[in-house]
Amino acid sequence: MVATPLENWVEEAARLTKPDQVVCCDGSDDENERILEEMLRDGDSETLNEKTHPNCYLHRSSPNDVARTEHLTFICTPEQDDAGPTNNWMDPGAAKHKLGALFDGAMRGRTMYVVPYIMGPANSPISKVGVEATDSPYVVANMRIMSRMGKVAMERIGASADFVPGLHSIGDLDPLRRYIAHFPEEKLIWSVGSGYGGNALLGKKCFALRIASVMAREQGWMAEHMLILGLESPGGKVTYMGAAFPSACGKTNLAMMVSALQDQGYRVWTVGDDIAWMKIADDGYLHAINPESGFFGVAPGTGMLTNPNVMAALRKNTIFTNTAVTPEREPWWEGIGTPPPAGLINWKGETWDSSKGPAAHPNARYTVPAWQSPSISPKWEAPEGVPISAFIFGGRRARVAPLVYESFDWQHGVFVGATMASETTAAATGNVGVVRRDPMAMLPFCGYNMADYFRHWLEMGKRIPHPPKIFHVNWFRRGADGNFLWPGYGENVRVLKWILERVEGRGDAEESPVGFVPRRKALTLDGLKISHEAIEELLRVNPEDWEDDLADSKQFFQKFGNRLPEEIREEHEKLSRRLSTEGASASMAR
Ligand code: GTP
Ligand code: SPV
Ligand code: MN
Repeated sequence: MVATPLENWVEEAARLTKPDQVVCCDGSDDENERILEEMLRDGDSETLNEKTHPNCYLHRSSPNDVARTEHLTFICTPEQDDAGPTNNWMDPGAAKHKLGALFDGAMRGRTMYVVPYIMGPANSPISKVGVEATDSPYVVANMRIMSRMGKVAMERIGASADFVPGLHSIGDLDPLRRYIAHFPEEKLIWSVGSGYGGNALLGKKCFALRIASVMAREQGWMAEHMLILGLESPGGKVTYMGAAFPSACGKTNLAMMVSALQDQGYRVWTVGDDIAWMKIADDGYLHAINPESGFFGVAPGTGMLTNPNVMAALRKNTIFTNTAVTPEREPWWEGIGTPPPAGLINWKGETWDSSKGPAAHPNARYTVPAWQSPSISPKWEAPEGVPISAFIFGGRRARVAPLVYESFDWQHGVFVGATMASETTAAATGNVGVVRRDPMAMLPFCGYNMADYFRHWLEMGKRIPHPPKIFHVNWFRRGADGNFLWPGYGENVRVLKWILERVEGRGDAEESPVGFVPRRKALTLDGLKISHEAIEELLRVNPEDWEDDLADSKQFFQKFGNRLPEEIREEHEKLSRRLSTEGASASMAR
């Protein structure tokens, strides 16, 4: 018998990493039991209270392995310029050599689990298949929640070579020997030295964004760092939107919100909370699927007041990572809505007191099956996806960006996405709270030169008969006292409602240099305690702030040299002209 491409790849991986045994995962319940037992035996995981949290686990990762490590993440193309100025680059041969040495014998004394998985609904033509070979039972347990894993994927692969292979070993967890490498030409992923989140669950950021973004450009579709939600309006019509915010900037919370306008007939349905794969369908709309089947969400800040849907979802079958735990063996984190109980154990496994800092790591996460959310859309597994009517870009900006604005057209919308900036968060290691440019929230996730990515966006706009309208939001603008001006969470539906009205050709707006901003009266604010001044400040476009921002984005764009599309330069000049006209007329009025 001739070996299949999958068998060949597994054999090659085993020859390199030298595990004691190889287990091919079928995704069955029995197998899952064994894997969870193995995870508990590893000593860094424990079961939680069976009464309040049936089938839930707490996992503690190594304290130096608690977030994605962007400085250790590489795009390995033969030409450095194809990875572009915003990616770390290694020559593919050099990367294979360097990581190969780390993988050599890395699984000695351990089991290599071979995890075949589908990203997307099993019967969707937009879905794709991957295989992760890993020595971490924690990773297998997470992949089982986050993807359609096991037999269903194995059947789809069969004897074909149509799968994205990913080799993963926790190695020795030393950051000095940690690399997350992507080989876009081969459509291959190698990750060593981390057991955490996006570094280790290779279906997520590595495949569904970095590798998939390359495939999407080659094949004429889009792989984006976007949540997908359906906004139901009175009468029951549902309008779908995709929103791209950087890590820990509110995607999961927006996608799973309990609407503050529910009694007026506005309700939010969740299709996805992190990634969207989108293709132009016969109806002329861009259709989106959620490639994942679970949510890997930020725990801190999630409570009954901010997000009751997530809290309801987390009561069973959930893996908690780096949260604190109460003496009753229930998970706990800052913002959960109850005070820290006596005898709380922090994320490192120590008895907590306030001198020890936050009890849960700021990037503590839950892994929960998507179907467990009360907000899950009836269409979340529709093979044809859902038609997208609006794209929403957004970030964490204490200043500059208003609560919401609408771009003038697709090309301007691409520019709005390309000039996105956001304060950094605990989702990646490094400084927190520093503003950085993060185009389309894809800075850490675009698998190729970002200038070519802008070009791809511009071309897609020409090809989509009914392109989504493009908006920008900012829930994080602060007042002079340093506090957030906007209440956020379930109240964000008020902004979604205005977006819906604009999509439908209603909704009052005022033209500003940066785009259409709602008139105050156009926002539904009834039932909300917010001052007139706060709303004014939230909607304000201050030309001077924007001039500074333009200077910063100009510098950012210079990195791309001639590869930057002319249209982006053009939009930059147009905005600059609109701002100076505005500034001139404002000073005349004075
Ligand atoms: P990743 O999973 O890392 O991609 O993050 P995300 O974009 O899904 O962000 P998430 O919804 O998990 O929110 C991150 C943090 O921001 C949490 O601590 C939330 O409580 C907080 N947050 C989310 N939405 C809002 C909002 O509307 N207002 C405010 N003030 N905070 C928010
Ligand atoms: C993010 O950082 O955007 C996440 C978490 O969703 S991780 O999966 O670790 O990338
Ligand atoms: Mn999220």
